[in-house]
Amino acid sequence: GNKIRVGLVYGGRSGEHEVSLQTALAVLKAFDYSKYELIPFYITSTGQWRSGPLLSAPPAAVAELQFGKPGAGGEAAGGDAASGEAAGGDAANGGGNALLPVLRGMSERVLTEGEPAGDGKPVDVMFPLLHGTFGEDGTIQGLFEMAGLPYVGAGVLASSVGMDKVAMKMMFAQAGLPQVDYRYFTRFGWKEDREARLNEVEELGYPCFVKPANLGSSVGVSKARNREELTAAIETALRYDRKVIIEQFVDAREIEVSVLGNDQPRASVPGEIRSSNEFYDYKAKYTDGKSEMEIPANLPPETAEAVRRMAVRAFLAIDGSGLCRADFFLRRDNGELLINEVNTMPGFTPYSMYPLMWKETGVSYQELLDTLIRLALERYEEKQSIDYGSEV
Ligand code: G1L
Repeated sequence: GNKIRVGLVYGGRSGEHEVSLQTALAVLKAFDYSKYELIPFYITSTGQWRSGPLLSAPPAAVAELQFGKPGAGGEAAGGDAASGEAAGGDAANGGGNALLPVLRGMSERVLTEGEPAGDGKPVDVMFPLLHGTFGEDGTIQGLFEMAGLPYVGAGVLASSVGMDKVAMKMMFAQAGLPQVDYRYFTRFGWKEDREARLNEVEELGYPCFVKPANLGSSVGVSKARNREELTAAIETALRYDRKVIIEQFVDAREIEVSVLGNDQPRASVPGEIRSSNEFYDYKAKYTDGKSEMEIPANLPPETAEAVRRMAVRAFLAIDGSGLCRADFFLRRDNGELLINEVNTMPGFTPYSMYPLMWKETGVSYQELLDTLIRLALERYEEKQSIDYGSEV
């Protein structure tokens, strides 16, 4: 009929495979099936793409979303609505593929022999629920761009900027947003002159935080209290990335805001994260309910307003679209507000910070999904009117 056909992509080759599956299930349960029909696209942990059957009702468990996984129960259902060949992974190319047939199930522009795939109806909009190096850094967004598909959330630029702490800080600086002092260098720069790098970093004072520049999570992050710890922390971070960033420590409250929109984004009420751990613990950050969240954050109204305004500026600074969660430090000593980072793929179950802050602002989880899809289609329509200087 005239339902919007949504392609949900989840799983993937990252540490957050399970989080992605749980999130996909939560999203599939929340959709209004009188308005939408869903096609699941599962990326296995080895990188195989598998499309599932068209869903006109929510699945009951994540096992139903893991097509072709032995004992997962998705096998019988797996396979066909979008593309019959999709489940056939190619073990020989390590990480498997059959991406082309899957893409043919998504878009009528991706055809090998000119005929329409599946039932001939392409998806109207893709919804990526992927975290980490192969889904959050702009690569899957680039795939959608090339396939001519509208998609939910940040575009290529905002996704990759949101994944690179150094690039993000440079864009924030250019936009005049206050942030903590930092240094960064590459593996090459470290090998070239360790003493020089350590001296540069020590200008920040101790303690400081050492992080891989390109990870969405806290893997490889450590706190350094002296030169010896700093050296070890840098070595650790450089195992996870070729670029490392060192941030000055500030004694601060962690305040977050949800941003939603395209050209005129709106900001939610702020929330606060309280971590008992020394830094934002990896487990606490990604296991829903285990980090302490306070929504709304207990802030003077003028501070809450300042945080919201800065969240919108941060979103615009990275050329955001759809959504982001903006994370701030509110210094305990002088009350100064600093932007820490934006996350274009925040935790997204109904119990995650991003949806909960919208709920407190008066936007339900279901409304959030409706809005994100509308924003994706609006952005796509606007792009259609761009003159790319075609030679034909
Ligand atoms: F598509 C959206 F809406 F932009 C989007 C995409 C991904 C929102 C939130 C997420 N989050 C995730 O993918 C995840 C961090 C839950 C997956 Cl592991």
